[in-house]
Amino acid sequence: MQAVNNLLERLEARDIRALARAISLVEDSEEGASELLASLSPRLSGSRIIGITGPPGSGKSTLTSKLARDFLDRGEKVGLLLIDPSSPFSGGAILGDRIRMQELSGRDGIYIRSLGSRGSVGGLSQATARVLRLLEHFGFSVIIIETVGTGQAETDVVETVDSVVVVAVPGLGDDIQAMKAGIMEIADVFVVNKADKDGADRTLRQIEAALQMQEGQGMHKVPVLATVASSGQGVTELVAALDAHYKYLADSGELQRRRERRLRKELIGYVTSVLMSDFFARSQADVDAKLADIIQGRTDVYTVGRFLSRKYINERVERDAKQD
Ligand SMILES: Nc1nc2c(ncn2[C@@H]2O[C@H](COP(=O)(O)OP(=O)(O)OP(=O)(O)O)[C@@H](O)[C@H]2O)c(=O)[nH]1
Ligand SMILES: [Mg+2]
Repeated sequence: MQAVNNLLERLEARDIRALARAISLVEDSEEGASELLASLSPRLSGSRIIGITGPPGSGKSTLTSKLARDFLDRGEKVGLLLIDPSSPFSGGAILGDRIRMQELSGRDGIYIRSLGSRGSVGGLSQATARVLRLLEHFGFSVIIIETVGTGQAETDVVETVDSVVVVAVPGLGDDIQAMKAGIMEIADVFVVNKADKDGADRTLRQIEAALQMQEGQGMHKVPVLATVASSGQGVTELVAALDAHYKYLADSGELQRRRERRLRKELIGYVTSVLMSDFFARSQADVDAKLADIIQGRTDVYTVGRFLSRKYINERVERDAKQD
């Protein structure tokens, strides 16, 4: 408790090293993580959360860095969260990203952090939710989350943001059909980056055509923009498109709905992981013993499942009653 109190005080004083420490703490689900999170003020800050997703190497980090620069120029405080499910490492940002984000170094009001797949029962999306909570609490007015690819982990993460930017590159060709299946639906703003390369116009038109088919009445019209992240071309337009989308969210009530969805997911995710880890910690021997019976055909998964869940719930109730 003492350690948590001390950390809280330093967080209140906007000590950036305390933020780094707090993030490591909640990410690892160490002792004290939920205690720390539960001690933060419950008031939701007005952080605006932007997700940037797209295939590997499409220029997400370069674009993120340019976006961050523009937001900083406007006087925003910016937190960058780089998510790499393929990396076991967390901590600062990975070296390559540091280089790509060099132009941000030395600037005030920015914090960059990468998140790997290490640890935590609830996986990356829960770790992300916790880190987001800390960044919001710390007072970043804009938080940008970069995630690679199209897997479930990314879709989960993306469900927690206000605006999703999907980055594509020229020469997508037939891939557009595949993209349509998953990623088209989650885009609030589409970007064709590397517009200095051949085929950018064609890709742009293909994406626009695909988007048109899914447009519904009263829905936000997803803009498709061309950018050259490495030179900064088109970034001003991207910021404007994001501002417009944010205004749409606020005016339509969708912002409230998205935040509610995020909180619901966070709450259910937390409770589920507590129950699950508790169950796994206690049930190993039971599961092993019953599994042998199931394999021998003496009983089945569902009979055992019903028995174990009841047993587990009863034990838990008894344990909690003793503690009260
Ligand atoms: N020609 C061109 N190159 C670009 C552009 N934007 C980024 N690049 C280059 O593309 C490469 C990949 O850029 P990143 O920003 O690391 O891409 P990323 O999507 O973050 O990559 P991962 O995080 O590894 O998936 C780098 O060498 C960039 O310099 C662009 O608009 N045009
Ligand atoms: Mg990157």
